[in-house]
Amino acid sequence: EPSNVKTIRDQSSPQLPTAMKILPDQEMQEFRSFFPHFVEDLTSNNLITDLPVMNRKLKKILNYNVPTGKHIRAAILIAVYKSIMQENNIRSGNIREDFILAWCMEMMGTYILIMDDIVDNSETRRGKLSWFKFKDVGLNAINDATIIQMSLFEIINKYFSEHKYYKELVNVFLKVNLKTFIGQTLDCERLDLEKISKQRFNEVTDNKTGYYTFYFPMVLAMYLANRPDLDFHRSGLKILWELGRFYQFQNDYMDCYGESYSGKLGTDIQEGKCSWLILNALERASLSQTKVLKENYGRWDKGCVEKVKEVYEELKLRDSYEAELTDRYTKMNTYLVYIKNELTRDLLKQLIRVCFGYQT
Ligand code: DMA
Ligand code: MG
Ligand code: MG
Ligand code: MG
Repeated sequence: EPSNVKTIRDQSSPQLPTAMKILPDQEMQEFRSFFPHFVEDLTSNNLITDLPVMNRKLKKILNYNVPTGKHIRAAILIAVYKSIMQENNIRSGNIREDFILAWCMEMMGTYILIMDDIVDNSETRRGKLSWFKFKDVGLNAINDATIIQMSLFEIINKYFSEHKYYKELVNVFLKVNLKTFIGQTLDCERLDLEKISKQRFNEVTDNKTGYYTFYFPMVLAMYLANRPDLDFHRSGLKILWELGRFYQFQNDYMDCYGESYSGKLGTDIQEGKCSWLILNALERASLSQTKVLKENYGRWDKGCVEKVKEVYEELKLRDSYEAELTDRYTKMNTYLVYIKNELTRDLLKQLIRVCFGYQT
């Protein structure tokens, strides 16, 4: 284990976010403690495979990779589902269908991140070694990720095949998968700095982050609660996309300045990503600063990375981050008045608030 992994692990735990005020702590706790049952179900009943050796392996992969993290998407799904059910005065049955679906969603997040760390060359994730960085895993992580990806459809079949919106539930998973990987492919394209633009940032972000962070849990909750009619179209969806961009804007900032918070070492500068930071830097850099960025961005050399960071400091990007954080927050709130449905409006309002508090 590299020593830097230890350092960030030591620092990270006390600062890990209480982000999910969207769900009361106790409910979040209930959701987390459901995980062992979920894994047991997957690995003990020949649901995925009848090979004991494979079941043991699957358990290990899932236990290492799935339960860490903020579970922001799960919390959204559970909270939205709950409020729809309460509004309709429906009591849910014995099986926590929302928990099961939420863990399926978290499984999807997990294999996306396993793959993401490979393509981004990221050594660490959530204060731990990235899965592919284990000597006995390596690029076999691709196989592991694919098993997680396909397993979740077995679970959906087992628990939701009688659901009125079964077909829609499956299709949401498929669609979000496709969009996310389209986003990932765009994200991994090496760009000349001239091609870095706000439009590009938005295109990449909407696909790689927008669908699976906000659209995904919202839409799943609606189908699960038999209320696909809720008004997430037009203004509602507009807010979901803005939230996705807001989330990625924060994530990009944290890649450079949030190591102790996020528990991972950034690689955006090294990998030449179309990050909010470089976008902002290029907008305001002088000719000589642009020259420095051109010569040093997108390289793994330590000195080059330092030079890029120096320009970021000269341009006071931390200050523009704070300013844009407030701007984006205010702008999203102004969209709320256009949403007719009260339930939808309240949910989105709560989400905006939570995302604003997240990472600050
Ligand atoms: C975020 O990309 C989007 C996905 C689909 C992982 P990223 O590489 O910036 O994420 P992270 O910073 O968590 O590695
Ligand atoms: Mg990454
Ligand atoms: Mg990435
Ligand atoms: Mg990132």
